[in-house]
Amino acid sequence: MDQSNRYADLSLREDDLVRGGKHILVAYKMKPKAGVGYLEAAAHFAAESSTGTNVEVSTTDDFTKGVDALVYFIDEATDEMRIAYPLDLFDRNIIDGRMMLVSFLTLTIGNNQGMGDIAYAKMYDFFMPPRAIQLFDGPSKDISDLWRILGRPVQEGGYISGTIIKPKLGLRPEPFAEAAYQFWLGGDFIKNDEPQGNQVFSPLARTIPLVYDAMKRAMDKTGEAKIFSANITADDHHEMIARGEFILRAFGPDADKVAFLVDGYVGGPGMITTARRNFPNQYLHYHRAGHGAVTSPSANRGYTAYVLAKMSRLQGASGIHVGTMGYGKMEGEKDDRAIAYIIERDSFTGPAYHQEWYGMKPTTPIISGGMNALRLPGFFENLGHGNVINTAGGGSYGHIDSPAAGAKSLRQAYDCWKAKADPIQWAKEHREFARAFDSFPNDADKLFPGWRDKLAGAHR
Ligand code: CAP
Ligand code: MG
Repeated sequence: MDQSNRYADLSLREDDLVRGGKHILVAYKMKPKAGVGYLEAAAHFAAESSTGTNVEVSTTDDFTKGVDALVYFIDEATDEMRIAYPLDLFDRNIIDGRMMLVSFLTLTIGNNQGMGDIAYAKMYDFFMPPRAIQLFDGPSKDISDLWRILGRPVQEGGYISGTIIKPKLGLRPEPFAEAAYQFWLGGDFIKNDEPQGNQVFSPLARTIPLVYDAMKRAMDKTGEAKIFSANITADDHHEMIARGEFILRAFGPDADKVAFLVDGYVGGPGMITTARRNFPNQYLHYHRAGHGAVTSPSANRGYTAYVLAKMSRLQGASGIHVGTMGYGKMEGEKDDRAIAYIIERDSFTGPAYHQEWYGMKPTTPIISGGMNALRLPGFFENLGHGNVINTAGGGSYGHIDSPAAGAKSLRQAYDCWKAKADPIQWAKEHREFARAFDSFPNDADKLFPGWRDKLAGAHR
Protein backbone atom coordinates (compact mmCIF):
# COMPACT_ATOMS: atom_id res chain seq x y z
CA MET A 1 0.00 0.00 0.00
CA ASP A 2 1.51 3.34 -0.99
CA GLN A 3 1.31 5.57 2.06
CA SER A 4 3.31 8.44 0.65
CA ASN A 5 0.25 10.69 0.53
CA ARG A 6 0.22 10.54 4.36
CA TYR A 7 3.80 9.87 5.48
CA ALA A 8 5.71 12.02 3.03
CA ASP A 9 5.70 15.76 2.36
CA LEU A 10 8.57 16.73 0.13
CA SER A 11 7.46 20.34 0.24
CA LEU A 12 8.70 20.64 3.82
CA ARG A 13 11.92 22.67 4.05
CA GLU A 14 14.62 21.46 6.42
CA ASP A 15 15.47 25.02 7.53
CA ASP A 16 11.87 25.52 8.59
CA LEU A 17 11.84 22.22 10.48
CA VAL A 18 15.07 23.17 12.30
CA ARG A 19 13.79 26.65 13.11
CA GLY A 20 10.44 25.24 14.21
CA GLY A 21 12.16 23.19 16.93
CA LYS A 22 9.33 20.65 17.07
CA HIS A 23 11.00 17.74 15.28
CA ILE A 24 13.92 15.39 15.62
CA LEU A 25 15.36 15.02 12.13
CA VAL A 26 17.04 11.82 11.03
CA ALA A 27 19.13 11.10 7.94
CA TYR A 28 19.36 7.55 6.63
CA LYS A 29 21.00 5.69 3.81
CA MET A 30 18.12 3.47 2.69
CA LYS A 31 17.64 1.06 -0.18
CA PRO A 32 14.22 -0.40 -0.97
CA LYS A 33 13.80 -4.01 -2.01
CA ALA A 34 13.79 -4.49 -5.80
CA GLY A 35 10.52 -3.47 -7.38
CA VAL A 36 9.50 -1.12 -4.56
CA GLY A 37 9.34 2.59 -5.36
CA TYR A 38 11.72 4.73 -3.35
CA LEU A 39 9.18 7.21 -1.97
CA GLU A 40 6.72 4.40 -1.29
CA ALA A 41 9.34 2.49 0.69
CA ALA A 42 10.43 5.65 2.55
CA ALA A 43 6.84 6.46 3.46
CA HIS A 44 6.24 2.95 4.74
CA PHE A 45 9.49 3.24 6.74
CA ALA A 46 8.19 6.49 8.30
CA ALA A 47 4.82 4.88 9.05
CA GLU A 48 6.39 1.90 10.80
CA SER A 49 8.66 4.31 12.69
CA SER A 50 5.82 6.43 14.02
CA THR A 51 2.01 6.00 13.91
CA GLY A 52 1.38 3.46 11.16
CA THR A 53 1.61 -0.11 10.00
CA ASN A 54 1.21 -1.66 6.57
CA VAL A 55 -2.54 -0.99 6.36
CA GLU A 56 -4.85 1.81 7.42
CA VAL A 57 -6.52 1.15 10.80
CA SER A 58 -10.01 2.29 11.76
CA THR A 59 -8.87 3.79 15.05
CA THR A 60 -6.72 6.49 13.47
CA ASP A 61 -8.06 9.97 14.14
CA ASP A 62 -6.97 13.45 13.11
CA PHE A 63 -4.80 13.92 16.18
CA THR A 64 -2.92 10.74 15.31
CA LYS A 65 -2.08 12.10 11.88
CA GLY A 66 -0.66 15.19 13.55
CA VAL A 67 2.21 13.15 15.02
CA ASP A 68 3.02 11.17 11.89
CA ALA A 69 6.71 10.98 11.03
CA LEU A 70 7.15 12.56 7.60
CA VAL A 71 9.64 11.87 4.88
CA TYR A 72 10.75 15.34 3.84
CA PHE A 73 13.67 14.56 1.57
CA ILE A 74 14.74 11.72 -0.69
CA ASP A 75 17.55 11.30 -3.18
CA GLU A 76 17.24 7.95 -4.88
CA ALA A 77 20.59 8.43 -6.66
CA THR A 78 22.42 8.43 -3.32
CA ASP A 79 20.01 6.14 -1.45
CA GLU A 80 19.32 8.99 0.94
CA MET A 81 16.18 9.82 2.86
CA ARG A 82 15.47 12.20 5.71
CA ILE A 83 12.56 11.92 8.12
CA ALA A 84 11.06 14.46 10.53
CA TYR A 85 9.87 12.89 13.78
CA PRO A 86 7.53 15.10 15.87
CA LEU A 87 9.05 15.58 19.33
CA ASP A 88 5.78 14.47 20.95
CA LEU A 89 6.22 10.96 19.53
CA PHE A 90 9.00 10.24 22.00
CA ASP A 91 8.42 8.67 25.39
CA ARG A 92 9.07 10.74 28.53
CA ASN A 93 9.88 9.65 32.09
CA ILE A 94 6.97 9.67 34.55
CA ILE A 95 9.41 10.42 37.35
CA ASP A 96 10.88 13.62 35.93
CA GLY A 97 9.55 14.23 32.42
CA ARG A 98 12.93 13.74 30.77
CA MET A 99 13.45 12.05 27.42
CA MET A 100 14.99 8.59 27.14
CA LEU A 101 17.33 7.29 24.46
CA VAL A 102 15.60 3.90 24.22
CA SER A 103 12.52 5.63 22.80
CA PHE A 104 14.66 7.42 20.21
CA LEU A 105 16.14 4.03 19.25
CA THR A 106 12.91 2.06 19.22
CA LEU A 107 11.28 4.54 16.87
CA THR A 108 14.07 5.70 14.59
CA ILE A 109 16.01 2.44 14.33
CA GLY A 110 13.63 -0.21 15.65
CA ASN A 111 11.05 -2.17 13.62
CA ASN A 112 12.22 -0.36 10.52
CA GLN A 113 15.35 -2.51 10.58
CA GLY A 114 13.50 -5.59 9.47
CA MET A 115 10.85 -4.49 7.00
CA GLY A 116 9.97 -6.71 4.07
CA ASP A 117 10.10 -3.95 1.48
CA ILE A 118 13.35 -2.38 2.72
CA ALA A 119 16.65 -3.94 1.67
CA TYR A 120 18.52 -2.00 4.34
CA ALA A 121 18.64 1.34 6.16
CA LYS A 122 21.37 2.92 8.30
CA MET A 123 21.15 6.14 10.28
CA TYR A 124 24.15 8.37 9.64
CA ASP A 125 23.11 11.59 11.39
CA PHE A 126 20.34 13.13 13.46
CA PHE A 127 19.36 16.61 14.64
CA MET A 128 18.13 17.34 18.17
CA PRO A 129 16.19 20.60 18.61
CA PRO A 130 16.90 22.78 21.67
CA ARG A 131 14.00 21.31 23.67
CA ALA A 132 15.39 17.79 23.25
CA ILE A 133 18.86 18.90 24.35
CA GLN A 134 17.19 20.34 27.47
CA LEU A 135 15.42 17.04 28.16
CA PHE A 136 18.40 14.65 28.02
CA ASP A 137 20.69 14.23 31.04
CA GLY A 138 23.97 15.04 29.32
CA PRO A 139 27.28 14.42 31.12
CA SER A 140 27.61 15.28 34.81
CA LYS A 141 31.42 15.00 34.82
CA ASP A 142 33.80 15.71 31.97
CA ILE A 143 37.51 15.80 31.20
CA SER A 144 37.93 19.04 33.15
CA ASP A 145 37.14 17.07 36.32
CA LEU A 146 39.93 14.64 35.49
CA TRP A 147 42.37 17.46 34.70
CA ARG A 148 41.50 19.03 38.07
CA ILE A 149 42.23 15.74 39.86
CA LEU A 150 45.48 15.35 37.91
CA GLY A 151 46.55 18.88 38.79
CA ARG A 152 46.37 20.09 35.20
CA PRO A 153 44.80 23.33 33.86
CA VAL A 154 41.05 22.71 33.71
CA GLN A 155 40.96 24.08 30.17
CA GLU A 156 43.16 22.62 27.45
CA GLY A 157 44.59 20.37 30.15
CA GLY A 158 45.99 18.09 27.47
CA TYR A 159 46.71 14.45 27.05
CA ILE A 160 45.77 11.84 29.63
CA SER A 161 48.00 8.80 29.22
CA GLY A 162 46.21 5.58 29.94
CA THR A 163 46.18 1.86 29.61
CA ILE A 164 43.99 -1.17 29.93
CA ILE A 165 45.04 -3.95 32.27
CA LYS A 166 46.26 -6.67 29.93
CA PRO A 167 45.99 -9.57 29.38
CA LYS A 168 42.31 -8.94 28.77
CA LEU A 169 41.41 -11.75 31.19
CA GLY A 170 43.35 -14.27 33.27
CA LEU A 171 45.13 -12.20 35.90
CA ARG A 172 44.38 -13.04 39.54
CA PRO A 173 44.09 -10.15 42.04
CA GLU A 174 47.77 -9.82 43.00
CA PRO A 175 49.25 -9.79 39.48
CA PHE A 176 46.36 -7.55 38.36
CA ALA A 177 47.19 -4.95 41.01
CA GLU A 178 50.90 -5.24 40.27
CA ALA A 179 50.22 -4.56 36.57
CA ALA A 180 48.31 -1.45 37.64
CA TYR A 181 51.12 -0.29 39.93
CA GLN A 182 53.72 -0.76 37.22
CA PHE A 183 51.79 1.38 34.73
CA TRP A 184 50.93 4.07 37.25
CA LEU A 185 54.64 4.61 37.85
CA GLY A 186 54.60 6.32 34.47
CA GLY A 187 51.00 6.95 33.45
CA ASP A 188 47.79 8.68 34.58
CA PHE A 189 44.77 6.50 33.88
CA ILE A 190 43.99 2.78 33.97
CA LYS A 191 40.79 1.09 32.88
CA ASN A 192 39.45 -2.40 33.34
CA ASP A 193 39.37 -4.16 30.03
CA GLU A 194 35.78 -4.37 28.84
CA PRO A 195 35.14 -7.96 29.99
CA GLN A 196 36.94 -7.67 33.33
CA GLY A 197 34.65 -7.63 36.34
CA ASN A 198 34.13 -10.28 39.02
CA GLN A 199 35.54 -13.39 37.40
CA VAL A 200 35.94 -16.29 39.82
CA PHE A 201 39.74 -16.11 39.53
CA SER A 202 39.76 -12.39 40.25
CA PRO A 203 36.93 -11.55 42.67
CA LEU A 204 36.10 -7.85 42.72
CA ALA A 205 36.07 -7.90 46.51
CA ARG A 206 39.73 -8.85 46.54
CA THR A 207 41.00 -7.16 43.41
CA ILE A 208 39.62 -3.65 43.96
CA PRO A 209 41.20 -3.11 47.41
CA LEU A 210 44.54 -4.29 45.97
CA VAL A 211 44.15 -1.87 43.04
CA TYR A 212 43.50 0.95 45.47
CA ASP A 213 46.59 -0.03 47.44
CA ALA A 214 48.56 0.00 44.19
CA MET A 215 47.16 3.44 43.37
CA LYS A 216 48.18 4.81 46.77
CA ARG A 217 51.70 3.41 46.46
CA ALA A 218 52.06 4.77 42.94
CA MET A 219 50.78 8.19 44.03
CA ASP A 220 53.23 8.19 46.94
CA LYS A 221 56.09 7.14 44.69
CA THR A 222 55.38 9.59 41.87
CA GLY A 223 53.76 12.44 43.78
CA GLU A 224 51.05 12.43 41.09
CA ALA A 225 47.32 11.69 41.25
CA LYS A 226 46.15 8.57 39.41
CA ILE A 227 42.76 7.48 38.04
CA PHE A 228 41.11 4.07 37.76
CA SER A 229 38.12 3.39 35.51
CA ALA A 230 36.33 0.44 37.10
CA ASN A 231 33.94 -1.71 35.12
CA ILE A 232 30.48 -1.88 36.74
CA THR A 233 28.71 -3.40 33.75
CA ALA A 234 26.13 -6.05 34.74
CA ASP A 235 22.71 -7.19 33.53
CA ASP A 236 21.06 -6.46 36.84
CA HIS A 237 20.65 -2.83 37.85
CA HIS A 238 21.14 -3.81 41.50
CA GLU A 239 24.40 -5.57 40.65
CA MET A 240 25.67 -2.41 38.97
CA ILE A 241 24.73 -0.36 42.02
CA ALA A 242 26.32 -2.92 44.35
CA ARG A 243 29.56 -2.88 42.35
CA GLY A 244 29.68 0.89 42.18
CA GLU A 245 29.00 1.32 45.88
CA PHE A 246 31.58 -1.32 46.83
CA ILE A 247 34.23 0.30 44.65
CA LEU A 248 33.58 3.77 46.04
CA ARG A 249 33.77 2.43 49.61
CA ALA A 250 36.98 0.59 48.80
CA PHE A 251 38.64 3.74 47.39
CA GLY A 252 37.40 5.75 50.37
CA PRO A 253 39.11 9.15 50.47
CA ASP A 254 40.25 8.69 46.88
CA ALA A 255 36.85 7.74 45.47
CA ASP A 256 37.00 10.90 43.36
CA LYS A 257 39.78 9.18 41.42
CA VAL A 258 37.42 6.42 40.27
CA ALA A 259 35.61 6.53 36.96
CA PHE A 260 32.94 3.98 36.16
CA LEU A 261 33.22 1.97 32.97
CA VAL A 262 30.05 0.67 31.31
CA ASP A 263 29.95 -1.50 28.19
CA GLY A 264 27.18 0.67 26.82
CA TYR A 265 26.60 -0.87 23.41
CA VAL A 266 26.18 -4.49 24.52
CA GLY A 267 24.57 -3.37 27.76
CA GLY A 268 22.16 -0.96 26.18
CA PRO A 269 21.13 2.59 27.02
CA GLY A 270 19.60 1.60 30.36
CA MET A 271 22.98 0.68 31.80
CA ILE A 272 24.45 4.04 30.84
CA THR A 273 21.58 5.84 32.52
CA THR A 274 21.84 3.63 35.61
CA ALA A 275 25.45 4.72 36.04
CA ARG A 276 24.77 8.36 35.04
CA ARG A 277 21.90 8.81 37.47
CA ASN A 278 23.09 6.70 40.40
CA PHE A 279 26.72 7.84 40.38
CA PRO A 280 26.61 11.41 39.04
CA ASN A 281 29.80 12.26 40.91
CA GLN A 282 31.87 9.77 38.94
CA TYR A 283 33.25 10.20 35.44
CA LEU A 284 31.17 7.87 33.21
CA HIS A 285 33.35 5.93 30.78
CA TYR A 286 31.34 4.45 27.86
CA HIS A 287 33.05 1.43 26.30
CA ARG A 288 31.45 0.55 22.96
CA ALA A 289 32.56 -3.09 22.51
CA GLY A 290 30.27 -4.72 19.95
CA HIS A 291 29.36 -1.48 18.17
CA GLY A 292 31.07 -2.70 15.01
CA ALA A 293 28.10 -4.99 14.36
CA VAL A 294 26.14 -1.93 13.25
CA THR A 295 28.65 0.90 12.91
CA SER A 296 31.19 -0.86 10.68
CA PRO A 297 31.32 0.63 7.18
CA SER A 298 30.71 -2.95 6.04
CA ALA A 299 27.31 -2.90 7.80
CA ASN A 300 24.47 -1.27 5.88
CA ARG A 301 22.00 -1.42 8.77
CA GLY A 302 21.87 0.24 12.19
CA TYR A 303 23.76 3.48 12.69
CA THR A 304 27.26 4.89 12.36
CA ALA A 305 29.93 5.39 15.01
CA TYR A 306 29.26 9.12 14.66
CA VAL A 307 25.61 8.56 15.64
CA LEU A 308 26.63 6.29 18.53
CA ALA A 309 28.97 8.92 19.96
CA LYS A 310 26.39 11.69 19.55
CA MET A 311 23.77 9.58 21.36
CA SER A 312 26.23 8.85 24.18
CA ARG A 313 26.63 12.56 24.92
CA LEU A 314 22.85 12.99 25.17
CA GLN A 315 22.78 10.11 27.65
CA GLY A 316 25.53 11.62 29.76
CA ALA A 317 28.67 9.68 28.92
CA SER A 318 31.65 11.63 30.28
CA GLY A 319 33.81 9.90 27.68
CA ILE A 320 33.33 7.38 24.88
CA HIS A 321 35.72 5.41 22.72
CA VAL A 322 35.81 7.07 19.29
CA GLY A 323 38.31 4.83 17.56
CA THR A 324 41.79 5.68 16.34
CA MET A 325 40.97 7.25 12.98
CA GLY A 326 43.06 4.82 11.02
CA TYR A 327 46.11 5.04 13.29
CA GLY A 328 45.30 2.00 15.48
CA LYS A 329 44.19 -1.60 15.06
CA MET A 330 40.44 -1.14 14.72
CA GLU A 331 38.49 -0.01 11.64
CA GLY A 332 38.62 3.73 11.05
CA GLU A 333 39.82 6.60 8.86
CA LYS A 334 41.16 10.14 9.22
CA ASP A 335 37.77 11.75 8.71
CA ASP A 336 36.49 9.97 11.82
CA ARG A 337 37.73 13.16 13.49
CA ALA A 338 34.09 14.23 13.22
CA ILE A 339 33.21 11.60 15.86
CA ALA A 340 35.43 13.46 18.31
CA TYR A 341 34.35 16.94 17.24
CA ILE A 342 30.60 16.32 17.62
CA ILE A 343 31.00 15.22 21.25
CA GLU A 344 33.66 17.68 22.43
CA ARG A 345 32.47 20.91 20.82
CA ASP A 346 29.42 23.03 21.64
CA SER A 347 28.60 23.41 17.98
CA PHE A 348 29.46 21.22 15.00
CA THR A 349 28.18 20.46 11.52
CA GLY A 350 28.08 16.73 10.88
CA PRO A 351 27.42 14.72 7.71
CA ALA A 352 23.80 15.91 7.46
CA TYR A 353 23.01 18.34 10.27
CA HIS A 354 24.44 21.27 12.16
CA GLN A 355 24.08 20.64 15.91
CA GLU A 356 24.19 23.14 18.75
CA TRP A 357 24.62 21.69 22.26
CA TYR A 358 23.67 24.82 24.23
CA GLY A 359 26.34 24.28 26.87
CA MET A 360 25.71 20.57 27.48
CA LYS A 361 28.97 19.28 28.92
CA PRO A 362 31.33 17.68 26.41
CA THR A 363 32.03 13.99 26.14
CA THR A 364 35.73 13.15 26.01
CA PRO A 365 37.05 11.33 22.94
CA ILE A 366 38.73 8.19 24.26
CA ILE A 367 41.38 6.90 21.90
CA SER A 368 42.10 3.18 22.12
CA GLY A 369 42.85 0.15 20.02
CA GLY A 370 46.34 -0.85 18.95
CA MET A 371 47.89 2.47 19.90
CA ASN A 372 51.48 2.97 21.00
CA ALA A 373 53.94 5.89 21.20
CA LEU A 374 54.93 5.59 17.55
CA ARG A 375 51.39 5.94 16.29
CA LEU A 376 50.44 8.91 18.49
CA PRO A 377 52.19 11.87 16.80
CA GLY A 378 50.40 11.21 13.52
CA PHE A 379 47.14 10.71 15.36
CA PHE A 380 47.38 14.06 17.16
CA GLU A 381 48.35 15.81 13.92
CA ASN A 382 45.23 14.45 12.28
CA LEU A 383 42.91 15.29 15.17
CA GLY A 384 44.48 18.68 15.76
CA HIS A 385 44.67 18.47 19.55
CA GLY A 386 45.54 16.14 22.42
CA ASN A 387 42.71 16.86 24.89
CA VAL A 388 41.83 13.19 24.99
CA ILE A 389 42.15 10.08 27.10
CA ASN A 390 44.32 7.52 25.33
CA THR A 391 44.28 3.95 26.59
CA ALA A 392 47.07 1.84 25.11
CA GLY A 393 47.18 -1.71 26.38
CA GLY A 394 49.66 -3.34 24.04
CA GLY A 395 51.36 0.03 23.69
CA SER A 396 52.19 -0.01 27.43
CA TYR A 397 52.52 -3.65 28.45
CA GLY A 398 54.23 -4.44 25.15
CA HIS A 399 57.05 -1.91 25.75
CA ILE A 400 60.25 -3.95 26.11
CA ASP A 401 61.46 -2.15 29.24
CA SER A 402 58.40 -1.94 31.51
CA PRO A 403 54.79 -0.78 31.66
CA ALA A 404 56.06 2.43 33.25
CA ALA A 405 58.42 2.94 30.33
CA GLY A 406 55.50 2.28 28.00
CA ALA A 407 53.48 4.91 29.82
CA LYS A 408 56.34 7.41 29.67
CA SER A 409 56.77 6.74 25.95
CA LEU A 410 53.12 7.71 25.41
CA ARG A 411 53.58 10.99 27.26
CA GLN A 412 56.81 11.64 25.35
CA ALA A 413 54.98 11.06 22.07
CA TYR A 414 52.46 13.72 23.01
CA ASP A 415 55.20 16.13 24.04
CA CYS A 416 56.95 15.42 20.74
CA TRP A 417 53.83 16.38 18.81
CA LYS A 418 53.20 19.46 20.98
CA ALA A 419 56.77 20.60 20.34
CA LYS A 420 56.27 19.98 16.60
CA ALA A 421 59.49 18.00 16.80
CA ASP A 422 60.76 15.32 14.45
CA PRO A 423 60.09 11.98 16.22
CA ILE A 424 63.50 10.59 15.28
CA GLN A 425 65.24 13.65 16.75
CA TRP A 426 62.91 13.48 19.76
CA ALA A 427 63.81 9.81 20.27
CA LYS A 428 67.49 10.73 20.53
CA GLU A 429 66.68 12.75 23.65
CA HIS A 430 63.87 10.64 25.13
CA ARG A 431 64.87 7.10 25.97
CA GLU A 432 61.46 5.51 26.57
CA PHE A 433 60.21 6.94 23.28
CA ALA A 434 63.32 5.63 21.53
CA ARG A 435 62.78 2.21 23.05
CA ALA A 436 59.25 2.19 21.63
CA PHE A 437 60.92 1.86 18.23
CA ASP A 438 62.63 -1.31 19.46
CA SER A 439 59.40 -2.48 21.11
CA PHE A 440 57.23 -2.09 18.00
CA PRO A 441 59.69 -2.51 15.10
CA ASN A 442 57.02 -3.31 12.53
CA ASP A 443 55.28 -0.02 13.25
CA ALA A 444 58.62 1.77 13.29
CA ASP A 445 59.49 0.36 9.88
CA LYS A 446 56.19 1.51 8.43
CA LEU A 447 56.06 4.93 10.08
CA PHE A 448 59.74 5.86 10.22
CA PRO A 449 61.65 4.04 7.45
CA GLY A 450 65.39 3.97 8.10
CA TRP A 451 64.94 4.50 11.82
CA ARG A 452 67.51 1.89 12.77
CA ASP A 453 70.34 3.79 11.08
CA LYS A 454 69.05 7.17 12.22
CA LEU A 455 68.85 6.02 15.82
CA ALA A 456 72.02 3.94 15.70
CA GLY A 457 73.95 6.27 18.01
CA ALA A 458 71.01 7.12 20.25
CA HIS A 459 71.27 6.12 23.91
CA ARG A 460 68.80 3.18 24.02
C1 CAP B 1 42.38 -1.91 23.35
C2 CAP B 1 41.12 -2.54 23.89
C3 CAP B 1 39.89 -1.75 23.63
C4 CAP B 1 39.63 -1.44 22.18
C5 CAP B 1 38.20 -1.01 21.98
C6 CAP B 1 40.95 -3.95 23.38
O1 CAP B 1 43.46 -2.71 23.74
O2 CAP B 1 41.21 -2.64 25.29
O3 CAP B 1 38.80 -2.48 24.15
O4 CAP B 1 40.43 -0.36 21.84
O5 CAP B 1 38.06 -0.49 20.69
O6 CAP B 1 40.43 -4.74 24.19
O7 CAP B 1 41.28 -4.19 22.23
P1 CAP B 1 44.87 -2.43 23.03
P2 CAP B 1 37.45 0.97 20.49
O8 CAP B 1 45.32 -1.04 23.42
O9 CAP B 1 45.81 -3.47 23.55
O10 CAP B 1 44.65 -2.54 21.56
O11 CAP B 1 38.30 1.84 21.36
O12 CAP B 1 37.60 1.24 19.02
O13 CAP B 1 36.03 0.92 20.94
MG1 MG C 1 39.45 -3.74 25.61
